[in-house]
Amino acid sequence: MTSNDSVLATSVQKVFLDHFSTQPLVVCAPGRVNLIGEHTDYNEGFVLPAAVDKAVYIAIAPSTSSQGKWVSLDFNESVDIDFQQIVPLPQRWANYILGIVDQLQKSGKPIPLFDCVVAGDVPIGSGMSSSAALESAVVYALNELHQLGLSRWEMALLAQKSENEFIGVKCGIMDMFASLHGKANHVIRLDCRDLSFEYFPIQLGDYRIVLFDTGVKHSLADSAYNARRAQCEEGVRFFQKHYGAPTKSLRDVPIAMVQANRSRLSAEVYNRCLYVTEEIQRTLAACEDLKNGDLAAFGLKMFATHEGLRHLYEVSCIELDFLVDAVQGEPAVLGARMMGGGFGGCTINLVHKDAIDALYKKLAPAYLSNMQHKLGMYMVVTGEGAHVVE
Ligand code: GAF
Repeated sequence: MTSNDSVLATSVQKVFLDHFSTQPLVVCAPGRVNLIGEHTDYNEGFVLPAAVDKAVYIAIAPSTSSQGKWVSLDFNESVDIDFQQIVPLPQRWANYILGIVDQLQKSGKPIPLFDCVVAGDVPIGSGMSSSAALESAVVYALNELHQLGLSRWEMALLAQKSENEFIGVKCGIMDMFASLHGKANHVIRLDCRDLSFEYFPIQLGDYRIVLFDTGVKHSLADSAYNARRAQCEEGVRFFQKHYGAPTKSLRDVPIAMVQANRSRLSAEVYNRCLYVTEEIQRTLAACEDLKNGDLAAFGLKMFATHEGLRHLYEVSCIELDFLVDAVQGEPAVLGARMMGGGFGGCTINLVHKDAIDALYKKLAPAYLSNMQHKLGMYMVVTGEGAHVVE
């Protein structure tokens, strides 16, 4: 057990033993950051995420009674469950578990009732993918418990399907993939078309990944996410109709082709397509910057991504914009942008290590007086993907 694992792993294990008197399997799956490549995963583009040292922990064992009991330490709630009818529950956290059970059943791998205790330190609603971490922990744990023989990418696909179908968010593959494939000190360049990937060592020198947490999550986030996806699909249908079958996704559409069709697309669909095609190219170029150790060029691309998400993709919000605007021009900050689906959560920043405290002290009061929220901050260290905690 690593020191990061120890506290939460011990608490889920202890609570499990108190409730069920059986020794459980304990599994951990991390949250993620994404350096660049936002809203590109469901357009079959590229992303550059890393697993972080904040994770969800699950203690789990087959149930010995006619009902399973699932306990959440974070929500201080429990649900009694049987698998007679798999329908969404009032407790959202439990649906992330039930959705995995549902997908396993649908894929011909029904599993017996189980008891579990879950807890995590991935901040909820921060854009660090606490839900994907929970789904990844559950599928990884059930795969271990019942020797289902699923590979990590099969588990990621299953978790994505569960989120799409059971939770109803049409997310891409990035979050689960990162949670299941993370490697300490590395980012993952993932090709979301064929799921081929490459680990890049993170060499940030004197710079650190710092997340500033807006403390808000606007309620339209899930519906707006699905709407963006639908607008991208509308764009794909347009390009298929006019340019033929090889266009399977926006990945296949050159930026110039989008620009050439400005007058034939609605302003909304045009802007969404332009952002996505630009972001896919920007992500590839940013990976080259990282390989060449050119962090300054990488940082500028982060700012450019934010501009695109703000004005073309329209998934930012005043709180995120405030935080990105506030660090632009700070000599210690190489790059910043909103991270994840949008409408709240965190910005991701590349900040010189000696300037982090002073920057927080400068930003926090300005954020409080302008946005009326306390500013959160997380220093992120990359971590390992899902694993059994010994
Ligand atoms: C959310 C989704 F879950 C991801 O699949 C991805 O689309 C991301 O938003 C935006 O890049 O985290």
